[in-house]
Amino acid sequence: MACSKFEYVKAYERNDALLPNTWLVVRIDGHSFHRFTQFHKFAKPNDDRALKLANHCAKKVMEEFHDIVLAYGQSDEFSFCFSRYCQLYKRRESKIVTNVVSLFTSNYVMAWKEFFPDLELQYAPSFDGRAVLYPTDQNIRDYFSWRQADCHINNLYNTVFWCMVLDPNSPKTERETQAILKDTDSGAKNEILFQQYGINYNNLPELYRKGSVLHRKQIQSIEASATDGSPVVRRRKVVVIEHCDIIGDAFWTENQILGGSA
Ligand code: DGT
Ligand code: MG
Ligand code: MG
Repeated sequence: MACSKFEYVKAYERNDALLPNTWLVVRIDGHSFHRFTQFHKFAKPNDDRALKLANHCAKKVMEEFHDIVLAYGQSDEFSFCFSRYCQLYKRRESKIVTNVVSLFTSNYVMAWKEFFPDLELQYAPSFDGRAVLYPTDQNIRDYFSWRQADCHINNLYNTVFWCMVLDPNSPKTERETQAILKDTDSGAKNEILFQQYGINYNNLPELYRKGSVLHRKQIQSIEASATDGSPVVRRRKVVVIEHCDIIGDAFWTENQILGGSA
């Protein structure tokens, strides 16, 4: 086919193929969710409906993109880890990132009513997205440890913070509370929660304390064969949502997340 004289503009496009044989993390994060969560009156510090909606969207993303071996979500963010052998879109960064971020966002809007049946979506949410490459298995484990440690630190802080601000007996301003908590370590925060509010931090839901971990698990079922109805064993992989520790070794040895084939 003859080229038009305009076709030269294609040469201005940038080759953004990502390095081969490296773990690829796409992290998406809600745009101005400080405002979005206030506007939609999310429960503080954790809104179950919102966290479950985000998990639903992440599951949809994993069901579409089979190269994703693990996803981790907390607050308004989700990280998706693609296999180091992934060849999706010839590893072109913008194709991968924009598809993940837009699929997540469209599902967020589509499923809003299911998770917030009593609250109309007030305006269109958006998410940013970035890709980061990690060369070693240790790097990718440290990446997820970093995000889960962040979840823990923020959740502990936010739990105490909102207990103090919303305390019906002696409410404090946000500024006062920030000043009180500024120099406290995690032990002191646990102590305030327990002594003043009767809350044992370790008894709070794992959804809040650990975030959400999505990965693929093989399940086995016995079904009738189409030919003669005799029982046959079927195995398939499904995306599961857990709220477990991913900093220690147990999760990784049990699930062989990083052991994909070349
Ligand atoms: P950005 O990401 O630079 O566009 O700005 P933000 O405002 O999204 O900031 P970010 O991502 O650092 O912080 C997330 C905000 O979302 C933070 O203000 C806390 C809020 N948020 C996330 N999950 C919940 C929730 O379950 N309940 C409530 N009340 N707020 C939440
Ligand atoms: Mg954000
Ligand atoms: Mg965030």
